[in-house]
Amino acid sequence: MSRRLKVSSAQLGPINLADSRASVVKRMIEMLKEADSRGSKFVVFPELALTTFFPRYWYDDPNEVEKYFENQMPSPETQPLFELARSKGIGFYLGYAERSEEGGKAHHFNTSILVGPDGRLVGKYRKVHLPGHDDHRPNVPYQHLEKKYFEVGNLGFNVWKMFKDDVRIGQCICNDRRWPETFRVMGLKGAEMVVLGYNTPSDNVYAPHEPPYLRVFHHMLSLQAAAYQNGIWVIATAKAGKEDGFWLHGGSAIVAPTGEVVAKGTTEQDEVISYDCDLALGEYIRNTTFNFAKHRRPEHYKLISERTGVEIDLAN
Ligand code: CDT
Repeated sequence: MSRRLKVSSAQLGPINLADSRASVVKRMIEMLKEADSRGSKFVVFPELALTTFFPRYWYDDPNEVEKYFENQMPSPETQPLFELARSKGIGFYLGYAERSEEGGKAHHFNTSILVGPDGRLVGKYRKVHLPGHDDHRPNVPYQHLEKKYFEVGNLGFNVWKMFKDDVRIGQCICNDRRWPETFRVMGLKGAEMVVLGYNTPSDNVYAPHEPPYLRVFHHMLSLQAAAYQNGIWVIATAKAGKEDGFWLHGGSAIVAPTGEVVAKGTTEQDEVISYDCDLALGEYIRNTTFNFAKHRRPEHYKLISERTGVEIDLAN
């Protein structure tokens, strides 16, 4: 019997500062029901799905930002989502801001989890590639303070087996998708599918000349290249639209291991897209062009894990 997994990407439209977590969870529940009515067994929600994209705001008082973080998951507000998913036998990916106590100290991460169809936590990921800055820049149209509010993730890139067919699923978050290293590590661990959520501003605050269409193009380019170069399914889910006037692009997508887009969101609102993924589709890519065991030459890649920034290093 062929191994297939019907997945849905559940894009969220804007979440404004005034919106409660309970109201957001209600929207997610509606989308989970829609995914269920289509026969999906796996639903991918966005990055930092429960609140507005708060890293755009500077807070002088560090205690003020704590309100965006979750101390436990499921939290009282997300419990109904976990219960509904379990009752329907649906697994899901959820991004949220995590506050954890470790070694007697509070730690803050941009986190995502995979929850199995039985409601149990399968795996946790903490975002590695944190974009933006940690200093106060009051003169830009909006800030991007992930480097201030989160620590670099300490769990690495992992792959878990899920569902009755032991589908090998990896996860990452937003900016991670722009880095080929993210996917290659999971590809080397045998991933068949990588899922991720994102909040991507439509304007590039560091390069204001860059038009919004290029932002979406680079997003799609990253997903499609990662899917093809590792022979994996990639499911990416946006939080989109104008949050209190700050524009995040949509473009939630399901990309086949061939690099082809098989489903794509068309709105910047709550929207479910679905696809029945044939897990054998990537095998020919992983066995031929990207047969890692046969063709990779790690002795020539050392610099990738040793050097962070560019050092002009010419051969002549
Ligand atoms: N959330 C997130 O990682 N967003 C980034 C935008 C960074 S622009 C400073 C992204 O790569 O989409």
